[in-house]
Amino acid sequence: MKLDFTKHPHRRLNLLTGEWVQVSPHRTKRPWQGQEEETGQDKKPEYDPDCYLCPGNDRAGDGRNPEYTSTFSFVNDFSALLPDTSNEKVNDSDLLIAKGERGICKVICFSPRHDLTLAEMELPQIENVVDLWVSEYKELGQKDFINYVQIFENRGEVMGSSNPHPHGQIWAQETIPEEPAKELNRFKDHYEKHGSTVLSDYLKLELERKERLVAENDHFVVVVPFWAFWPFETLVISKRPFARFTDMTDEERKGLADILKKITVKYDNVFKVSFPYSAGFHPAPTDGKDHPEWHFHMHFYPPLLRSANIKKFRVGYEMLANSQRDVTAEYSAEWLRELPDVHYKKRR
Ligand code: H2U
Ligand code: ZN
Repeated sequence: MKLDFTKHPHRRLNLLTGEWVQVSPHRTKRPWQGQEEETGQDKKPEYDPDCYLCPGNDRAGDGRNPEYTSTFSFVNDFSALLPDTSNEKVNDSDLLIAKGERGICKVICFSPRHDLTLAEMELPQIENVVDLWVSEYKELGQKDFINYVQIFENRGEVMGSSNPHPHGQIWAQETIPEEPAKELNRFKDHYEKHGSTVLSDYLKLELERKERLVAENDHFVVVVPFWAFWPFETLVISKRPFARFTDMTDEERKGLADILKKITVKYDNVFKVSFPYSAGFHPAPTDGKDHPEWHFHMHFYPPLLRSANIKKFRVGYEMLANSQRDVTAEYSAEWLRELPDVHYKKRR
């Protein structure tokens, strides 16, 4: 029997990690309908005197925020990683193996406005956020004990975000952490075999096939990757195969801001709610090596499933055996692609 992606249970290979995802398209016989519920979202104030990220406010830690008018970054008051700590390696009987880990954690406020999100910010403001990411990546990455700079955003209460004020985080550390480390291996393998980055080859295919395309501009493309696990997972890929934040031209920085606006607006339009997600960049490690195999990209991992308040739980089979999804990547891509590029709050 010929394998039909729309009917037969199958496994797809994640090119970036080497892991497989189980796809069970037959479980959603009928078109999968997202209810468009206008969940009672309370309107937030532009400034919240109790918010620890608003300009001029006291933080939960010792500091007080300046009256910032654009973006603002500070060292996380409750940093999970610390710069001045042991980096000793422990090997007790070849069984208890550990290593001290040094690092720096920062918090980045995207805007002084408490009530905005990336999706609702104007392009020039998002460009400021991109510029800040670039300078943080550069500054942190230059430190000799920092070999990876992980920039990310947890958006929404369901993702465990502690505050609605638009913000993201950076964890920069000594070791290349697990997810980018898996990618590094796969990227190297492909580059050695083909002399090109795996993402440039993959991107070429996706631009030809178009069935998993979600959005595009001159410098970036958004797809639901063939191997997506989360129902609305997307991958943002740079068209030019550069490796680092600091490799971006001015035009590419603007392109990144534009594509971020496009995808976050589409996300909010899915269920007409501020769409929760964890998202983050995978630039090359800052370990002083060249990394011609690396291709700059970004992952969006939204937890929502069928409606604004039904979340996918990674439990049972998925915890014990394998990642699994029901609707195909192609189905989700079509859904996202067809959504308007104008935020639902700005329509009508
Ligand atoms: P979320 O991205 O999960 O919302 O986390 C926000 C971070 O802000 C969290 O890591 C930090 C927390 O430690 N924080 C401060 O650094 N100072 C504060 O005053 C409150 C929160
Ligand atoms: Zn605030």
